[in-house]
Amino acid sequence: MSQPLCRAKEIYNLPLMDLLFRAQTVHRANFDPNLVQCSKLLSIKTGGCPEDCAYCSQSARNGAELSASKLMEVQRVLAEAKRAKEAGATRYCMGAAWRSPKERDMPAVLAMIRGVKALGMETCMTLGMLDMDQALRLKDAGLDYYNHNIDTSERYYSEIITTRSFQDRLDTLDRVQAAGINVCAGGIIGMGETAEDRISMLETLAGMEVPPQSVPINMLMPMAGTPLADAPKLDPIEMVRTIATARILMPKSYVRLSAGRSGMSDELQAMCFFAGANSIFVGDTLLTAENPGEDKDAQLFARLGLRAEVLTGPAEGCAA
Ligand code: SAM
Ligand code: DTB
Ligand code: SF4
Repeated sequence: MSQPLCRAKEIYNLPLMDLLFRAQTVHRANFDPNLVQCSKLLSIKTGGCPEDCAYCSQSARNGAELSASKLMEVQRVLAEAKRAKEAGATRYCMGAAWRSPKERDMPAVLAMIRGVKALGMETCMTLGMLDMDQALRLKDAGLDYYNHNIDTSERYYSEIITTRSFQDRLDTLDRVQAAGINVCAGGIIGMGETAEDRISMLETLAGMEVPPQSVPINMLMPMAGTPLADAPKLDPIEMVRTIATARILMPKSYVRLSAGRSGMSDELQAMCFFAGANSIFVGDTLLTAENPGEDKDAQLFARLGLRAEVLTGPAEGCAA
């Protein structure tokens, strides 16, 4: 586009039609606007997490009624991944409710990565904070993406999480990048933050030396028993603005319309795709929360004329 790139705040606050037009123009210059990348999530270790993230059903410090599970067996994970591949997912994302991985769990985690790669899918993991050695071992096993969200602005972070800092998050992201793994990093909106916080979060992501290849934008799913269980519902147009601004600031990244789709109409999701979202989680569960199932998404895609992206080459490297 010939317009000069203005500051994130000016972009975010454009009249909605101008914002959407601009985002869609950037989107079309970089992607096929009718293609959507589909990822499938699996919680490989659920609940009992020592961190105190106010939104999360898996924190042992929150009152959510969720029993803690042990790390899943490798063969079960691979059987689930195979099913997801058959249902059309190209990336398999495995999440564990840990502050950081323990040494005793590393062999199983590495075996999961190797096994999912062998199925011909892209691999993604989200295991909490990593040290450099762990990041290198994940890379060596073939990990394509590491998900580690900054969640909100630096200013608002301590209102949501006190057991680690915003800087801890950035440090892990640096290590993931230094190990040569693609970064998946985004955040959650609807946690009582201001528009300034949403803008600041996007500025932090876009200002990284290499912006994340994948940017999940989650709408808070209020989970019973958590401090945010009764958070007031955010105006959904703020979701559209957040996605459009992410698209303009990070033109080559996949922007994922992430948690919260089960509470959204087809029309709202269509607006999010028009704003530049080009990735979703498929399947009827996320980690612990609900997601529209296969049938609903098949109907949505048919209604909108969208197609699921397929992997063309080997699952090696960056798909972005
Ligand atoms: N324990 C790891 C960590 O925190 O990095 C990985 C799992 S954690 C559940 C992954 C991300 O899911 C969080 O960073 C957050 O952005 C998102 N998330 C968790 N609970 C959510 C909720 N109730 N609504 C929306 N997004 C949520
Ligand atoms: C991300 O940004 N969203 C996903 C994934 N990365 C790990 C997780 C969403 C979790 C929603 C709440 C739940 O399922 O408990
Ligand atoms: Fe633990 Fe991750 Fe949930 Fe925070 S978001 S409580 S680190 S599982």
